[in-house]
Amino acid sequence: MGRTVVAEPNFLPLPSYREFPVEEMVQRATSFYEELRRRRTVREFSDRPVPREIIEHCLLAAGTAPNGANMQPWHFVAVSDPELKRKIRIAAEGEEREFYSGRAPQEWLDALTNLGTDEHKPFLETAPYLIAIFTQRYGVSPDGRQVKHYYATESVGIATGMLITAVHNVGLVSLTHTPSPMGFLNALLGRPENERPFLLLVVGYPAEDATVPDISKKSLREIATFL
Ligand code: IYR
Repeated sequence: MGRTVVAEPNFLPLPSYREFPVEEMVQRATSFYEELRRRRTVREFSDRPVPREIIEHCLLAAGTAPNGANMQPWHFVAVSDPELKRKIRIAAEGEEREFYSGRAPQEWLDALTNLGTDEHKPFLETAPYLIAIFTQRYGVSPDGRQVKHYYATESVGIATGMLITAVHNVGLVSLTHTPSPMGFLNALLGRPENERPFLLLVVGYPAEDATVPDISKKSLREIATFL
């Protein structure tokens, strides 16, 4: 039988690495934290358009994420078409209505009271972009064979975090929306069977009168341990 041919890995020097003096590192660590702590999840969006080029670069940033065996097991569908957004809203609100009126256990609904969410999702039509993020459970090679993906969920989670950060960095806001279940996204967006919806990221400018819940983040002592 044929021997397995293992491709030689090709290594390059690390040309893009930048080292900073320690004082500058401290300054950058602090200012990056200050920048990220300004990020808020927003549920009220303006209909002001966002240039496609900005979304494209945010997606390219997300696509730089570290991931299992560099399989890059993600696909992003950026929806700006009003008719498609309307269809997504109708389908999502259908699922949410069931979620809020019975499918969700009371404990879950109690956990959401501070956020003030309900089954109405007008932002799915108002916001200029809905980015549906799909996890490719396995890849498909050009000859149609299945290619195994590793740590696909973790990889897509990391890429999504980077996308949210990129969106914040350009001065837009986002909402991590998880209609449950969201299999309808495959049908509406024409995505294949190997892809599972991970999240719907709503992106745009905040509405002028947007408000956010009065909530806070845990302290460093609560979230971290140094040993
Ligand atoms: N998917 C629902 C419910 C919801 C769930 C969690 I966890 C949240 O942090 C917020 C909402 C919705 O989008 O309303």
